Amino acid sequence: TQSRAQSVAVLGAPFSRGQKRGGVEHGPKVIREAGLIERLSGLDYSVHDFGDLSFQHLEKDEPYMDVKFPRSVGAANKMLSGAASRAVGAGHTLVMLGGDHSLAIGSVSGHAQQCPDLCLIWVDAHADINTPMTSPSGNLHGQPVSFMLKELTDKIPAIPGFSWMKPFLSSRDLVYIGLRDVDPGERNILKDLGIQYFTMRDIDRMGIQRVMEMTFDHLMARKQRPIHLSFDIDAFDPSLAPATGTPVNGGLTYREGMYITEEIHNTGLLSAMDLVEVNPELGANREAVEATASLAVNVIASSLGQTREGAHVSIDEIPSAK
Ligand code: 6HN
Ligand code: MN
Ligand code: MN
Ligand code: MN
Repeated sequence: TQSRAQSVAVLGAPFSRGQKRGGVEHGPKVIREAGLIERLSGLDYSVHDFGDLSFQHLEKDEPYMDVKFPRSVGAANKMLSGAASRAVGAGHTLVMLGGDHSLAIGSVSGHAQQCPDLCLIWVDAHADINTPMTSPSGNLHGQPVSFMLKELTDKIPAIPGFSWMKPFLSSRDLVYIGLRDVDPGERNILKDLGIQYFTMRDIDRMGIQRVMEMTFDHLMARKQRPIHLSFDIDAFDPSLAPATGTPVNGGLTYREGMYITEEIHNTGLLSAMDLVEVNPELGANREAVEATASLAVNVIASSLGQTREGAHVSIDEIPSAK
């Protein structure tokens, strides 16, 4: 039984202005170099590599209030949103390679144009739900979710670069997994909107299997809907994913990461995913960068059906001895 979409679109978004550290714009390159396209082809997908978007560099992009690079982030996401919408509209399962996590604004909104009833699973050490008013850093990679949520519409000021987008997601259609560094203003929003979230403490307490069960119970209670998975590599423990901009101790194990993505694949509902925040300029050495990039490839492959029991390629017969 093949319920999965048969074609995958890979789209690189070499963009870093959602935060202040250089290097995350090279994420798509190192993830490709770690063998992404070959791995997906090996899973029997037809892989359409759409290459990398080329973003306009804006000379002048002064902060608005405390928000850094608002026009650059807005314009990049507008372009990404269009590309994501076209890829999903053409029938592909989209894999967006970041880049920093501000790019989720574009990928999720583009996906939502084609699939207005989508739900969002956000795997991250951080909640990325600061508004421009609560953000301690002014970095937009810590804010993308707040721009998406309908319930926060009147809490978001009109930021230059964002007039093209409108909030499109309900807070009940969002689940977080892996949180362990939540700002006080973010916690207030999570509680106030009653958002379903699982911290690392919750995973410690009930195990990843129960967390995934509860995730799908929450999102699919009323009906089955397409899934957007937004996976920040910093959800993993920094010992596994060192080459990233905002590492936080006590993250997901490799096995928890594989379990999350296997379960998402098993729903048959994954429609688009992001893999963000791989920064090759922040690894201590080449090994650290390659480990992080190859982990990213494993997350994507597992989300798209690679299994630990070898079931992703079907072989019908035991070869006879001659
Ligand atoms: N990420 N909560 C912090 C902030 O600046 O708002 C960190 C955000 C990190 C964002 O990892 O995608
Ligand atoms: Mn560079
Ligand atoms: Mn993030
Ligand atoms: Mn993060």
